[in-house]
Amino acid sequence: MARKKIALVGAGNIGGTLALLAGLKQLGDVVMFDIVEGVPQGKSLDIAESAPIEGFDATVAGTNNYAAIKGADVVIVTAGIPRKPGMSRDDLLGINGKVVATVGKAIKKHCPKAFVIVITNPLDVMVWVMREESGLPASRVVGMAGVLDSARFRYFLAEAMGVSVEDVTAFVLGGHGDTMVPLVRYSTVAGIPLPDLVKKGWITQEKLDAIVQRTRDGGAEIVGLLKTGSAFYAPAAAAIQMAESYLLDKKRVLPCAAQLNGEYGVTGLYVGVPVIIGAGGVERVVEIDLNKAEKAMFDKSVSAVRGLIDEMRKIQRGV
Ligand code: TXD
Repeated sequence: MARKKIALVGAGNIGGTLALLAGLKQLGDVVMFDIVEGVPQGKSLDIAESAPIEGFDATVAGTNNYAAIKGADVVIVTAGIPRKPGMSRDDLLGINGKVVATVGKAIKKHCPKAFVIVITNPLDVMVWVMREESGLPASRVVGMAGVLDSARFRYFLAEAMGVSVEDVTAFVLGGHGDTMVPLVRYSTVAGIPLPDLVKKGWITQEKLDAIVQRTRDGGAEIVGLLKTGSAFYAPAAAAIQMAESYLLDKKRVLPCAAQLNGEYGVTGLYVGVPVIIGAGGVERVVEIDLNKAEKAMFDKSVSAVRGLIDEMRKIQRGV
């Protein structure tokens, strides 16, 4: 069986980490595209030179030519500019909207059968732009945010309770922004819901509330520390988990930005919800029951996404 082909559009911090992880996990041959000359070539050569040490045979190549993504099975898009300190994800709308539109057209031309994972911010809008411009079915265009946001939540919870990160499951819904919805009720340690753990004294309500807020601010916390860019190791790991679920038909249940068609009472927007990812792409949107307070937070998040899409449409029409 021929190796799968993974195209990475954007060879910056996340792109480089994606290439290394794809190599280490032997997901397939990797091609990295960027508009900057030399960077994708240099990073891919560096990673290829780690292959004899790490023991993988996949090819890793860099390019400035879109033709090289031809026939890719998976495309992961990080192209654009990242957030600088003090800048909101929404400030990125205009610049990254144009970039993602160009990438969408290239995918339509060179690899229209690919499964496309968008990472570029503002995520919920960029993944929508990608779907529109690529013309791919919504089941094959998905956004990465929830896996990362949930991983942050899981890490903070594991640290606070002194348990393995592996035994903490957590749900984060909604848009990837300040209105994201960490769902305490559906988050557990080895199946025990967090509210029960508060009753048992494993964690105080105050500490839990602080962790929920830290999760919401997780991206900004890293931007504040790095000062010259945003998080990249965990975002890359999250997107690779989604790609792996598609390539190996694992059917993982992962929180992703998926296009809703009536689920959760929303139509036509990309919002963070649990989905099943398998060989068919987004095979199913998982609907969970939300209580009144959760529904209110979710709706607020959805209207924030809707507001950004309206702005994006205005920018596209040039008004
Ligand atoms: O949860 C999430 N979705 C995110 C999103 C978590 C963290 C970071 N998130 C966003 O990912 C971030 O706000 C950025 O929009 C993207 C990529 O982040 P990264 O840290 O990798 O940014 P870099 O290092 O600046 O890399 C971006 C690359 C860089 O090499 C540019 O030269 C390239 O994108 N670039 C382009 N490539 C192709 N085509 C065009 N037009 C282009 N413009 C810039």
